[in-house]
Amino acid sequence: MFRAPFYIVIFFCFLVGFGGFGVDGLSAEEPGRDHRPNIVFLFSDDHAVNAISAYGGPLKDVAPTPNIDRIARQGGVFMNSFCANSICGPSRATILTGKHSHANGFMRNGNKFDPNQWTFAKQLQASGYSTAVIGKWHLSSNPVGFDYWEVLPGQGNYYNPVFLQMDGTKKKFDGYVTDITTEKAIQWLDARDTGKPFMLMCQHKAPHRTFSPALRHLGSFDDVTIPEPETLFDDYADRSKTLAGNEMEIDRHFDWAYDAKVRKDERGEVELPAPDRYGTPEYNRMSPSQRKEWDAYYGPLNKEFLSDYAAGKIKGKELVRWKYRRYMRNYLSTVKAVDENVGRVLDYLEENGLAENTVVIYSSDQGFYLGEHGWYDKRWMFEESFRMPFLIRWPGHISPGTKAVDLIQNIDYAPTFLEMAGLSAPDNLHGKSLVPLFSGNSDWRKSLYYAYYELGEHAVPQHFGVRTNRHKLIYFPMTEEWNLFDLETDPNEMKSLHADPGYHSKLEELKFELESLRTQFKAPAYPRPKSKS
Ligand code: SGN
Ligand code: CA
Repeated sequence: MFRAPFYIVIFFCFLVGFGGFGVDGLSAEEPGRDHRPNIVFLFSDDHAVNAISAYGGPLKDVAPTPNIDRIARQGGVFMNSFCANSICGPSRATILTGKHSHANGFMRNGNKFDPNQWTFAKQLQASGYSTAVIGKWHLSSNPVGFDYWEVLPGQGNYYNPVFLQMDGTKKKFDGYVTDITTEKAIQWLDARDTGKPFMLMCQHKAPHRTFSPALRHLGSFDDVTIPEPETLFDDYADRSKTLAGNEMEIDRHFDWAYDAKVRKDERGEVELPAPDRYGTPEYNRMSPSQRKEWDAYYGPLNKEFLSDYAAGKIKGKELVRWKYRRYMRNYLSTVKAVDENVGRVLDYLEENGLAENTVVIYSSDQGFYLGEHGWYDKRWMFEESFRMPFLIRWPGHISPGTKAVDLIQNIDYAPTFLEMAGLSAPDNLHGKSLVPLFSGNSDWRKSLYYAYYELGEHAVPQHFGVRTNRHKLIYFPMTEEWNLFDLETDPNEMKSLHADPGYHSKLEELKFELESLRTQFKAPAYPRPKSKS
């Protein structure tokens, strides 16, 4: 829970009481000028909390996030922040609508977001905010509710990316996508209507697959020892049998050229084990001088690796460890650019006198596996991909250095933004405004609902669940299995307790809780196993 100093709470009550944050948003002192806070939503793709130092996880000493940590230091970090459905498009649709996937209609990647439905961006725009979204969008239909948008088509690219323009054309820009997204965001801030408050969503592609770093960051982690997760060699015993069928292991499903950056044309006679499915699309996009820098870094390292591999010096678990290190060096390097660019935006706000009245949030569409359970990717309701970073700075409203432990979810962002802007949320949203938590209100939810609907990418089955502060129950309808975890005694979620007689009443309690949430949210019926449908 947030603890705001008493004088700040009084000051805030004064503002609210006297209309400073009134629905019309007009200040009493300066008639005609809208003093509602600006909102800057800095967002990335697949950034696990374990790769943010402020979360204090096992990689806290190597995560390159001084600027993201700055938001935590000057504001707060929600330690128990989660997504509703751990996949890109659905998370974004939930953020815009404040609703679970089944209610906003965007249940899986590849769906088309219905632009006619209510979004917080539309309501802010209608109430007088200037609104913009720049960067990754991934919702198929064009953005609505934004005065300005410039977005990556689909997943977008790391090098020399193309951006979709508001007039329907596509334009290519030279450079690295994280830098370019930020430049565009700052250009928009510079050119905005200064008479209005603004809401800017600056949404990065990184650190999403193919985990391709800015060329200036190649090698940044070569001298760093990256701790190995305890579960890197998980055998998937004692949990749903669907785990063993996954296709997201660093060992068996990490592509040599695409993910590990060892191109076919570098290998000579050396045969690497599968997989090697997707080629080198990012390398192919580079200019000759960019490729030269890339080759100067990866070339000698790959040569050494291939010679050691051919000599039988790297095999079995050591090969997995080699791939894990390569993966993490690349992933953390892409995070380094995200963090630098977060710093550029924070600096811009400070240099332009905007820091005091701007709420800054850093978040990412879901978590990600950094080798935990042997995985990359996300999707599962296990902690690493269920968790979602949420750091927020709002001077005068959130005490610096706050660590909140309330269970929050991306359904909560839309109502939060509305309350910050002095607006009432429609009553059919699933989320709740976080604003009362900033001043210490502890009347908060005790459980979260999760639903994953994808149809097979990375071989993760549909599953549904509930999480409380201490326990998690997951239902796998395709195999009709329940998994129950006690997160206090088993934080790595290695053994389901659903069949343990000592947990029988907990199992029943959580099944009831899950059903209550499903009724409350009017969730659709579970899918049926093929044999029974
Ligand atoms: C792509 C990736 C997958 C990833 C999904 C979803 N493959 O399909 O590894 O899980 O996106 O990611 S890739 O070959 O295109 O890189 S999401 O962030 O868009 O949900
Ligand atoms: Ca994502």
